[in-house]
Amino acid sequence: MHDMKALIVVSCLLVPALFASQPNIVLIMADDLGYGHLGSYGQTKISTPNIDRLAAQGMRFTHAYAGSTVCAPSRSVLLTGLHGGHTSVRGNLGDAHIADADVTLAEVLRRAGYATGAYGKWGLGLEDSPGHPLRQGFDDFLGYLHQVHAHFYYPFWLTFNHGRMNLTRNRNGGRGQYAHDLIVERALDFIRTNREGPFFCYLPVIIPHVELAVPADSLAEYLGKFPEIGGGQEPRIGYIVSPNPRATYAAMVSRLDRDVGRIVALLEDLGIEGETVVIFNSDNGAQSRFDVNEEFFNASGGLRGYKGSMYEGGIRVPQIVTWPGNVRPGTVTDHVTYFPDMMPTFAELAGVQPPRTDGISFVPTIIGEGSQAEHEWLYWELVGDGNKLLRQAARHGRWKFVRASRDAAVEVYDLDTDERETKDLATRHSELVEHFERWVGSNRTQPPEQPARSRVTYEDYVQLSPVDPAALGARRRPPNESGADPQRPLP
Ligand SMILES: [Ca+2]
Repeated sequence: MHDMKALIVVSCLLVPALFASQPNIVLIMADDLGYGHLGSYGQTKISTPNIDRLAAQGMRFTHAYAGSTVCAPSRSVLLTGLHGGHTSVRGNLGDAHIADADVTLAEVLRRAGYATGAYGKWGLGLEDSPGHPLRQGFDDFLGYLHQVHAHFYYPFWLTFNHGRMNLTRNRNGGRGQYAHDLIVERALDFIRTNREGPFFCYLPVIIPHVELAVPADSLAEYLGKFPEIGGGQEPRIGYIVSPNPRATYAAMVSRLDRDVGRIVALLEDLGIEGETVVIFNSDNGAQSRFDVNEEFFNASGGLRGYKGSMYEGGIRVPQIVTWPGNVRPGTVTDHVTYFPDMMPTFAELAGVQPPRTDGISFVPTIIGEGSQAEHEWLYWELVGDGNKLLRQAARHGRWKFVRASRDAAVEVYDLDTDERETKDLATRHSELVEHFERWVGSNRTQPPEQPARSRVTYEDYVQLSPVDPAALGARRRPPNESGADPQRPLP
């Protein structure tokens, strides 16, 4: 199997490079950052000056979509270049993993001569699985292999390559080491070490996500700034309870923004900003939850729905691309793109052929040269609850299709006239529904078998102090990804 995969990847090298030299690629992907959470996308309450500066220096996408509506399948789509009907991981399913036969972005780039590092939330395979990042093309990894692990910002350990980094100051309820900070430091080190290039720095950061916890220096910027709802907290076991959920949430986004600024500053200090493509985006839409009230922050930027749903608010994400000297500053594009497109885009930047992919390179859009091919269809999928749950969506030009559950009727929306998906046109356009069904019938495969239940619990990752209020009254169950009911199984 390894040899077959190597053969596929090696054959990728047989094309002439388009660019004079292979640019570095830094991909920073936020966790659950909504379409409306950045100043450059209309946010008025949360300060994101560094990411907004990226938008001013580069290209902002108004119609970029994630790979799915929750973490793991979105990452699977991103890394494999296959859409939700083809990729290996279709839902936040326990200990699901990508397969040995999957060819990832990191494998393609490493074979093309790139140093490869991943820092943050992996979510595509545990230590003993073929999905482990070091078995999928990465040279260096620090962070969380498991979705549940990544729910906690003060865990007592992180995965560090094939071993562990012990965070002893987080034992016994301690909050001494904010894991996000360690992850960013390692990414900065990776960039410094590989400054000669080319390198691929994949930074799937763990914030803002669900748990509300942030160091005091970031919180200070927002304390007292917003009316807090009070009392309502995500009651998931192991979580830290914040008395200021809105201030804490905003501070987490601003801390991420601060660190995006540090990464860009390092590229400039090293004099390699002109040789580096920086991409910032999010893995899915914003969480909807009662302690923060996402309407307060207009998290989906006016789009319908949140994380977990297949409406635009669940899958459309901010995306900004910079490449000084190549991407024109302050540009905005409405090119429709989604995560499978990273594979052919990165391959083109590296001067190699991509493996089999559902994506289309967006290089012509960012450099403003050549003709940009468009997707005839885009497709999203979420599988859960032992394959019983199935959510699907597709986009075909102006038409958006949503099937909210396996047995639900297909809804049809006209995004040109109804971007907020208020008017279901399925009855009026039954021919479109048939078109969708036919397309899905021939462009989707059954998901591979995955372990339905997880082996892990919160106790594998966090130690609560005996008086921690989060421990009181909570049941012994790992958190899930639904954002709504902690007692319900995934998604
Ligand atoms: Ca997510």
